[in-house]
Amino acid sequence: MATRSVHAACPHDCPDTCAIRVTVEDGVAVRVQGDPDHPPTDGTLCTKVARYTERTYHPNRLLYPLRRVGAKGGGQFERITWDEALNDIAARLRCIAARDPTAIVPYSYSGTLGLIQGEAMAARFFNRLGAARLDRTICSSAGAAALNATYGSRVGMHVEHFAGSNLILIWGSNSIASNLHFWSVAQTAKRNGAKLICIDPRRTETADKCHEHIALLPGTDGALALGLMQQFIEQRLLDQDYIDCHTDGWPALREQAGQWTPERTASVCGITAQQVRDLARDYGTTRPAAIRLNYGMQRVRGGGSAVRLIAALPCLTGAWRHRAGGLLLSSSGWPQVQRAALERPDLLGGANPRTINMNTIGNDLLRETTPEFGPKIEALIVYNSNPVAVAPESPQVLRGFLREDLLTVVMEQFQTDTADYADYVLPATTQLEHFDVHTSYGHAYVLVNEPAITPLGEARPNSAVFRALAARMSFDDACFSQTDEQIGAQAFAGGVDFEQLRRDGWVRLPVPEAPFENGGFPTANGRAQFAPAGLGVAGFVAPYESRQSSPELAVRFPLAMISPPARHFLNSTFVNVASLRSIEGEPLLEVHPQDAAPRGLRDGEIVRTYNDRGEYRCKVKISDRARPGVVVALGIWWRKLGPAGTNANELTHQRLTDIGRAATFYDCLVEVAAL
Ligand SMILES: Nc1nc2c(c(=O)[nH]1)N[C@H]1C(S)=C(S)[C@@H](COP(=O)(O)OP(=O)(O)OC[C@H]3O[C@@H](n4cnc5c(=O)[nH]c(N)nc54)[C@H](O)[C@@H]3O)O[C@H]1N2
Ligand SMILES: Nc1nc2c(c(=O)[nH]1)N[C@H]1C(S)=C(S)[C@@H](COP(=O)(O)OP(=O)(O)OC[C@H]3O[C@@H](n4cnc5c(=O)[nH]c(N)nc54)[C@H](O)[C@@H]3O)O[C@H]1N2
Ligand code: SF4
Ligand SMILES: [Mo]
Repeated sequence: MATRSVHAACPHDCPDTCAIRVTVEDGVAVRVQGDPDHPPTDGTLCTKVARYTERTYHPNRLLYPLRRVGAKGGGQFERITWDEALNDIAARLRCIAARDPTAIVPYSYSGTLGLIQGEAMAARFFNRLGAARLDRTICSSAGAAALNATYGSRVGMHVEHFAGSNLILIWGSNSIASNLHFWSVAQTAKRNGAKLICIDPRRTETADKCHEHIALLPGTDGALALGLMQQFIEQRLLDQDYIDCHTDGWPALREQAGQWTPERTASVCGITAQQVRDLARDYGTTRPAAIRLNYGMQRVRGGGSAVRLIAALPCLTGAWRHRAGGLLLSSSGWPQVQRAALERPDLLGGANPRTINMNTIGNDLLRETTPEFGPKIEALIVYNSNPVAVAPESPQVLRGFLREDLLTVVMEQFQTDTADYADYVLPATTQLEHFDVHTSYGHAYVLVNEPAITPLGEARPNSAVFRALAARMSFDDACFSQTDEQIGAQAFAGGVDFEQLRRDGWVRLPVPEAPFENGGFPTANGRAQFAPAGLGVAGFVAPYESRQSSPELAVRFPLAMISPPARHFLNSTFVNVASLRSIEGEPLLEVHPQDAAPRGLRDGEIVRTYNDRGEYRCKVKISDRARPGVVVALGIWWRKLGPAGTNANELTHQRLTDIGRAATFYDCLVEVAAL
């Protein structure tokens, strides 16, 4: 028997980006394991990806190109050859492009975070075509814009150094579910005596294991940060020397913060004034103190301002002076990714096509041609994403996908909700079947993913599909004939040796141990910016929808709904893996007993959750994991597995964050009723 061990990387949208070893026996991948040598992975994978072979060899893998035969959205397809599929699609695209190439829209996000199966050959293809651009804002762009504004880039602490912290604020993060390897490090700190405080509207499994849990109302984190600043001033907890030497804008921010007394903060956040005072004292007096901020808290109208305010905290107390102090939201700014070489924006030839925000795809698919919008969307090419399930306000999204005159191509591994609405479904390879290189947004390493097995059926990597489409469109630039390995070799500058990467599976980036102990932020002047040009000082931005900010709406829809990820799914991925779905059970809505009683809800019955946008049915779970006034719909379920063929995005809306143009999934009022 021939046995091989292959270096791989977890492709999923998870800050841990694990290094994987795949064991291959006679051409079959039999096992995936965490790389014991890669420090953040430390030899373990989460339950989901430990089952990656189950997903790869799943009996429902899409293995052949398909063409729709029945009505749109009916899920009826016939098998065709790759040649037929590519010829048809190229002909349709050529015809649309002859009128206006910006009527063609790519739609992709985080099925894989690989640089090559993500936006390399795909971006080259769409740039050369002159297609519309996609603003990839469904997840993290508010927080990213906030970090860029404050620190100059998306940079922060090394995850490994949280082990040495004495206080860790786990803020807007259910780490056990969605940042497991950070949680292991936090456990080490806890064993060494560190205090862990969780700031989350939901009592998550992570909150259960922290020393304290502050269950604030969704979308009020900016107010809490301002309240902490007010207390730093009052309790004399500021590191004035760090502020003077390494920050700009404190006088203006100080004035703003001075108005946030503990009482005012407490009433906005739905917590007690004592909690604000105590948190400020703990954070301001413990050394080293670290914040693991995560993206859950920025999926609201004021998400960007909140991240700017929280990012100021470790500068005000000088927490950055220690390598185990500071903040980590994202580390994605550390690697020097050669985007221009990968994506070739020069192929646009000076054209400046319009941009479609992926969060408003529901509305945009329904828009007619206008001078402001540009042409009506005529073709949507979906890869690495499942928008029918994950995009906000599904009723609108569905109406768009049902358009008879829309050409929809879906490159997928499985027959997802989105694939059901396709005109052409093209079978895609999984991570075990293609080459890629990866950065991480939670640690400072880059990784390689070598193919472990040959593609199943007729599945093809995304890169191969765009290469083949480029050939049919007669795009003859040499970049369209590069192999995936050749593209990978161009991906990084600055301290990454490609041969070493392929030999070892991963390379640590040359990032200082305590990156901002002496300032040196990647801003223009090296100082953290609290009132950058064009933005000014951040303030509290209330949610679009909440009892305090929209009292009239709250009369009809008094409950705030959040819909964070379930532990055993990854967004809508893995929902179809039987062993993982059986752990999650079925779609549930958690409701606090105080909210359930007046509505006469009985545990386990199917309820109706609704607002003006739509209605979602699922079982109710009466539980004090939800705080009063807040209901929780863990996701992201496939619509077709919900009792009424819908999921929680039936209720979310398409409005955007204050900065970064991001989605506001957790800024959503609803009412719940028994059937
Ligand atoms: N198991 C698993 N892991 C995942 C994912 C998954 O689906 N499943 N998804 C991946 C992806 S794409 C991402 S972006 C990350 C997401 O992971 P995180 O960045 O951690 O974000 P969320 O899971 O959206 O939310 C984290 C926590 O924030 C809480 N929260 C909601 N609203 C607020 C608020 O207004 N303020 C505060 N303080 N907290 C709030 C939620 O209750 C939740 O417990 O995880 C990745 N990892
Ligand atoms: N209500 C609500 N909605 C949310 C969120 C929430 O918390 N609440 N979270 C939001 C967030 S943070 C995110 S990041 C988005 C995520 O939304 P998406 O980026 O759409 O992520 P997934 O749902 O995992 O879907 C990815 C799809 O890509 C496919 N795929 C994987 N690898 C490949 C490949 O190599 N090639 C091709 N062609 N396909 C591949 C998978 O099979 C899967 O169906 O959802 C957002 N939607
Ligand atoms: S999903 Fe996250 S924790 Fe799980 S294997 Fe991938 S990177 Fe690691
Ligand atoms: Mo995400």
